[in-house]
Amino acid sequence: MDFKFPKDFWWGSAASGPQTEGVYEGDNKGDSIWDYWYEEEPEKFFDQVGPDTASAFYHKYKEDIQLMKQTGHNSFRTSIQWSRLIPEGVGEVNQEAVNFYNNVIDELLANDIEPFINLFHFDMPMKMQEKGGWENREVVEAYVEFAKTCFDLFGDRVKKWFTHNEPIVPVEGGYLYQFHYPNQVDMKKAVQVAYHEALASAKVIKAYHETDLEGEIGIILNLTPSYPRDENNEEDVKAAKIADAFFNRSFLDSSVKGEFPSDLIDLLDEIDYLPKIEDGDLEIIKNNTVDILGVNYYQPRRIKAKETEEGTENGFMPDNFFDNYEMPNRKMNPYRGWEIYEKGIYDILTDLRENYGNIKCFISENGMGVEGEERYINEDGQIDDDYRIEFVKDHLKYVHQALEEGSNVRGYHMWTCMDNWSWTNAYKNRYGFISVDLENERKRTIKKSGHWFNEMTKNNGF
Ligand code: BGP
Repeated sequence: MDFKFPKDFWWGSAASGPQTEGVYEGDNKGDSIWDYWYEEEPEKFFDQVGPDTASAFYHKYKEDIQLMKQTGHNSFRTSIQWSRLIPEGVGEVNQEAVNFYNNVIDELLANDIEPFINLFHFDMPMKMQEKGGWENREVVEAYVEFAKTCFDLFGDRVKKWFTHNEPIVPVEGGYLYQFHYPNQVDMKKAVQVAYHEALASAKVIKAYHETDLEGEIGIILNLTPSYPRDENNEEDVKAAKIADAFFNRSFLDSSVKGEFPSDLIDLLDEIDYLPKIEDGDLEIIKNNTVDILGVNYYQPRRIKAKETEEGTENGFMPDNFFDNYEMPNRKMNPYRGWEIYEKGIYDILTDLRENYGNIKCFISENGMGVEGEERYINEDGQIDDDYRIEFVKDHLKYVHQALEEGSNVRGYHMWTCMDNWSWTNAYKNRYGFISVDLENERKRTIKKSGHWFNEMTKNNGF
């Protein structure tokens, strides 16, 4: 075997409540922004399959957990939907939700699969969004109460908690590039939202550490290494550094080092876009850093210095400071339009080792969305997704190299287990180890990659 991984490496996959559960109107669930948006503007949602039914995990979780076992999982990440547990965002706890999440957690544990539980996966309760969502400090406090409720209810069994998945995405999607509700373009609000998310994360970490629960709490970040077009061109290098500050170090530094990057603060100060900070906030951020970091890695950023002067009508945007450029001959996933650059995962892990105290981390998402996978169905009805096996292997080789050089990486979670609903693409691109037949009662079939993953994890390498 060429690539052997350490004993107790976490093998598994990641998903989220809104993308898998379905039953968005049943069992007393409140609306999240996604449920609301899907109802209000269904034309925005690619093929009309939405969070209303998703992959029906709410009903099929037992079967799904058996399938996780058959695909070599020793751990699985999902999220608790705030709007399911506390339909109004604050106040009364929904007993149906408590039962459901208890059942899922217990079933995972009974099958020797460790639950990794995330508290926020883009799914602001609508009642909280009506108050401004992350723009509003009151919502930060409501979120801390929701997190405490989760620790009380499930903390005896859940030992790995995460405060957010990809907190930069609601900023980009909701307030800059319009792919999340509230679908605005407003850099000032974007900065405030990002700041409140970072503060909320630190407050929740503080709350967890104040309990006597034995476990770890962290955050999951999508890190996009930013490579300058020309490493010898100072302007390109500077532009790449700015992109890195906005999209990576904003949350990475605040989560791991307890402070925001000084170059980002200087830049926001220069353009008069600093957020409103209250007394004591920065101490909370300083003193409540993560125990563990999840790294979602899909693609890098290719950056060059800004060539045109044109700004935007809406004032400053991160990309007023740099341009993305098309690099010839790069390997692309044509369906999602994302570059496949395996070495990026190694560069991230090296950066964490060298510049972030070798923080304990794991790969919390990595994956390949492919359209039209039914064309790979073989005569036994299984999808032969050899491309996905290659994709995982190629990334794992770099994870292995990082490990050999001393990286503190503890696991690898694929996005995702069952094909699931995507925020902007519905079921167009499939990511799962297991297919979901939307035409046939969401029947599950393990793909070739799922069988391969099972073998590979049993051997702890390949
Ligand atoms: C990540 C999100 C996931 C998932 C994945 C695939 O950024 O954390 O929720 O959706 O990307 O992306 P998409 O579904 O947009 O193709």
